[in-house]
Amino acid sequence: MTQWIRVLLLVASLFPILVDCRTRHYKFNVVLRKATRLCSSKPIVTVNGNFPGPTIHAREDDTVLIKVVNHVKYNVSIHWHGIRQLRTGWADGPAYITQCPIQPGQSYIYNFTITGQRGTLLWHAHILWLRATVHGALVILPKLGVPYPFPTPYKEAVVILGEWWKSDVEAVINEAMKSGLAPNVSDAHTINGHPGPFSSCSLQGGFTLPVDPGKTYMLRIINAALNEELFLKIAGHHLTVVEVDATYTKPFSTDTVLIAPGQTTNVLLTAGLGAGKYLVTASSFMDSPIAVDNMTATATVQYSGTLSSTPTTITNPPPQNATSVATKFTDSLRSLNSKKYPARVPLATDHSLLFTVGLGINPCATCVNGGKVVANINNVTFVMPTTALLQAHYFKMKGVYTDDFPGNPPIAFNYTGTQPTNFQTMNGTRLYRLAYNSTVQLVLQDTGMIAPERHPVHLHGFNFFVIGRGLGNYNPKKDPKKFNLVDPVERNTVGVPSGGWTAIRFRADNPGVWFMHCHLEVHTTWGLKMAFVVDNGKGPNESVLPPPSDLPKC
Ligand SMILES: *[C@@H]1O[C@H](CO)[C@@H](O)[C@H](O)[C@H]1NC(C)=O
Ligand SMILES: *[C@@H]1O[C@H](CO)[C@@H](O)[C@H](O)[C@H]1NC(C)=O
Ligand SMILES: *[C@@H]1O[C@H](CO)[C@@H](O)[C@H](O)[C@H]1NC(C)=O
Ligand SMILES: *[C@@H]1O[C@H](CO)[C@@H](O)[C@H](O)[C@H]1NC(C)=O
Ligand SMILES: *[C@@H]1O[C@H](CO)[C@@H](O)[C@H](O)[C@H]1NC(C)=O
Ligand SMILES: *[C@@H]1O[C@H](CO)[C@@H](O)[C@H](O)[C@H]1NC(C)=O
Ligand SMILES: *[C@@H]1O[C@H](CO)[C@@H](O)[C@H](O)[C@H]1NC(C)=O
Ligand SMILES: *[C@@H]1O[C@H](CO)[C@@H](O)[C@H](O)[C@H]1NC(C)=O
Ligand SMILES: *[C@@H]1O[C@H](CO)[C@@H](O)[C@H](O)[C@H]1NC(C)=O
Ligand SMILES: *[C@@H]1O[C@H](CO)[C@@H](O)[C@H](O)[C@H]1NC(C)=O
Ligand SMILES: [Cu+2]
Repeated sequence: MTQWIRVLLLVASLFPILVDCRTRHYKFNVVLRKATRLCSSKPIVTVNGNFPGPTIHAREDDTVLIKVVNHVKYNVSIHWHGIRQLRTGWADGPAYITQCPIQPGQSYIYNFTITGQRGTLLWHAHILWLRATVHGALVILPKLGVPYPFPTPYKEAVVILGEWWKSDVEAVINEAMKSGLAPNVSDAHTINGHPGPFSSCSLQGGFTLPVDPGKTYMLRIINAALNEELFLKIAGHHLTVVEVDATYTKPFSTDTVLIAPGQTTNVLLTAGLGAGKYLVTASSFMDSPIAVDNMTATATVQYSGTLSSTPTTITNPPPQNATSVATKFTDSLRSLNSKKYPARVPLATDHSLLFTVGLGINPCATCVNGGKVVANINNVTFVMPTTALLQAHYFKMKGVYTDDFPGNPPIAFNYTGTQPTNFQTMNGTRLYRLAYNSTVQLVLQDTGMIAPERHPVHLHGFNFFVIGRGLGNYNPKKDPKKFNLVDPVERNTVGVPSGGWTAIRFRADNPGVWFMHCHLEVHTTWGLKMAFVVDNGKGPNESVLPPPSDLPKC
C-alpha cells in the first residue's frame, strides 16, 4: 500500500499540471458597516465589511465556490458578471431571473467553473440598488504556465471605479419610484473606494499606486458605478489597452479610457517618466441632456524616490460631452483574433433581431406629474416575476412568463427623429426563445423618446461580438455591408450610442434563462430588461444541470 502511495506521489510531482485546475473557496458575509469616509457615517451594505469588497482570484478551468451568508435586512443575490456559467445558470445570480433571493439569515453556495475565459471581471449584488456598495473584482489568471499574449507586467493592480451617495441608496431609488421622476445623482465618484485627495469629502486621502521607474504595470480597471459611464486618465501617461471583459484585444495606445458600468478594461502602464506624482482622474461621460454627477474622483501614481513635497502633475478630464473621445476609444477596440485566441464570429445567423432601447412615460395618479418615467425594450417594460424564471423554465411551471418577446419593434417609427406623441409602453414578463446552438444577430437601437441617451447593455451567459455601430436609424440594407466579421471586439456589455445603434452577434451555446438589461441601474429598475430562454440541446452536456440543493426558495 505505502509503495502505491509513494508511486502516486511521484507521479503527482512529475506532473504538477495536476494541481492546475483547483477549487477555490470563498466566504462572503453580507454585513452592514459604518461608512467612515466620504462625509457620511451612515451604515452601508458590504461583503465582509469591505468597500469595495474582496477580490476573487482564480485561474481559467478552476471551480469557484462562494458561500454567501446574508446578515442584513435586505434580500440579497450576487452576480458573477461576465462569467459564462456554462449549464450552471443557478449560479448566475440575478434575483428572480435565475434564483430567488437569499433572505435575511439564509445562505447559498455559488458553484461555477471558469471555462475559456481569462482576464478581469467583476462581481456585484443583483437586487435592489445594493450593488452600489456590494461589488468587487474577479481576477482570472491564465492556466498555469500559459503566458499573457503581451509582455508580462512587473506588477498588477485592481482599480475599481464607483459612485457614492451620502444618503442610503435604497432611499434614493424608493424616493424616485414614488415621485415617478429620475433619482438623485450620486454625490461623488470613487477610485478604490476613495473620492481622492482633491475632494472636500476625503478623510483618508486617496488611492495611491506606487511605481518604480521603467517598470510596466497592468491595471485591471472595473466600472462598478451604478448609473454613469466614466473616462479614466493618468496625467502624462499613455495606456495600452490589452483586454476588455476578459477577452484579449489587439493592443492600442490611448490617453483616455472609456468604461461603462459593468465593463472591465486591462491596460498596461509604463512608468516611463522621472520621479513624481501624477494625477489619475475618473469623470462622467454624458452626451445628452441628462443630469449626471459632475464630481471628478482622483488618485495618484507615485514614482519611487519622489519627495513628499513634490507637487502632483495634474491632468484635466475630458469634458462631460466629449463624444469624439468616446467614439475614438470605442472604434479602436478589436479582438486579438490570433491563432490561439480566435474570434469565432457567427457568419450566418438564425435570428435577426431589432430591439429598441429607451424610455417612456406611463400614467401614475400618485406621481408628481401624473406620470412615471419607465424604460423598455421594443416597447415592453419588463415586469419582474415573483418566481425565478430559470426555475419556471426548468420545472416547466406555467403562468410565470410567456416566450413571445417581440423580435422587432411592434410599431416602426423614426427612432431618433421626431418623437411620437404617445410615450406609453406595455407591461410584460416576456422572453425570447432560442434553440441550443442557434445564432443571433441583435441590433440595439436607441430611441429619442424623452431624450436620446447611451445605454450600456449587458447580456448574461454569453460573450457577443460587436460587429457594427452607427448614428440615426439602423439601415438593414446599407449598414450590414460595413459589419466587421473578422476581428470585432468580444465582450459582455456594450454601449449603445446616444441616438444611434449597435449590432452584436452571439451563438446560443449555453442552455438556460439569460437576463439582458441596461447596466445603468436606474434604467434596469425602470424596466429596460428582458431575458432569452435557451432550450437544452442533445444529451446532458448540452442541458442545464439540476438545481443545487441549497438553491433559495421564494
Ligand atoms: C458543484 O457543482 C458540481 C457540478 O457542476 C458538483 O459536482 C459539486 O458537487 C458541487 N459542489 C458543491 C460544493 O456543491
Ligand atoms: C434628493 O435630492 C433632494 C434635493 O437635493 C433632497 O431634498 C432629497 O432629500 C434627496 N433625496 C435623498 C433620498 O437623498
Ligand atoms: C456640478 O453640478 C452642480 C449642480 O448642477 C453645479 O452647481 C456645479 O456648479 C457643477 N460643478 C462643476 C464643477 O461643474
Ligand atoms: C460641450 O459642452 C460645452 C459646455 O457645456 C459646450 O460649450 C460645447 O459646445 C459642447 N460640445 C459639444 C460637442 O456638444
Ligand atoms: C405595469 O406593471 C407595474 C408593476 O411593475 C404596475 O404598477 C402597473 O400598474 C402595470 N401597468 C399596467 C397598465 O398593467
Ligand atoms: C428621421 O428624423 C430625422 C430628424 O428629423 C431626419 O433627419 C431623418 O431623415 C428621418 N429619417 C427617416 C428614415 O425618416
Ligand atoms: C407601446 O404600447 C402602448 C400600449 O399598448 C401603445 O399605446 C403605444 O403606441 C406603443 N408604442 C410603440 C412605439 O410601440
Ligand atoms: C453548433 O453549430 C455549428 C455550426 O453552426 C457547428 O459547427 C457546431 O458543431 C455546433 N455545435 C454543437 C455543440 O452542436
Ligand atoms: C460530455 O463532456 C465530457 C467532458 O467534456 C466528455 O468527456 C463526454 O464524453 C461528453 N459526453 C457526451 C455524451 O457528449
Ligand atoms: C424577500 O424575498 C422573498 C422571496 O421572494 C419575498 O417573499 C420577500 O417579500 C422579500 N423581502 C423583501 C423585504 O422584499
Ligand atoms: Cu440604459
